[in-house]
Amino acid sequence: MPPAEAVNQASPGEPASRIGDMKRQAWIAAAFAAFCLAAGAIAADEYRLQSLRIEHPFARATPPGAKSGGAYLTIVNSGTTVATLVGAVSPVAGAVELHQMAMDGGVMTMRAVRAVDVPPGGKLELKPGGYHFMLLDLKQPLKVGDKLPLKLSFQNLGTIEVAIEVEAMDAGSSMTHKQ
Ligand SMILES: [Cu+2]
Repeated sequence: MPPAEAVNQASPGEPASRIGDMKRQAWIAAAFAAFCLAAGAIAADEYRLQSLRIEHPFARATPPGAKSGGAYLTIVNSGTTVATLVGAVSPVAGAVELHQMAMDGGVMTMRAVRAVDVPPGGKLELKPGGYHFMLLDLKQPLKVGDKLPLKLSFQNLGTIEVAIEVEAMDAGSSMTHKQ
């Protein structure tokens, strides 16, 4: 057996303080990497929270005087357990609610829901005409190009802040390209 402990020992003449410096530098690099992971930034509009990936957060611009607006994003769950979205907050809105739009007897209805599940290996798309965040009591109109902070909360997984980019009033509409 080779003397394994010799590998980790300072070579003769190596000042102990220099070893300490190297260890500290490695620690700082590791801490910085952890910070970057925690910050969650992958691409410009993509975020990570554990096994979740949050893609393309956007909102629709609001007309002057409007007190509410919709915000949308896609959550991809690559984990093995259900992830449950339980809410969100934003400094630009007095309140943020999770809403579901659906056709009910030929009438489009919208209702608040407490939580939405993202199945393991699946995804949840919040989009116009379906699930969405309702930004209520807006402090100012949402203008194209604005970036709004939105902090999402997931049961047992914690929170993540994403930047919502304001797009045109008909962004994401399935009706946009209809004749
Ligand atoms: Cu709504």
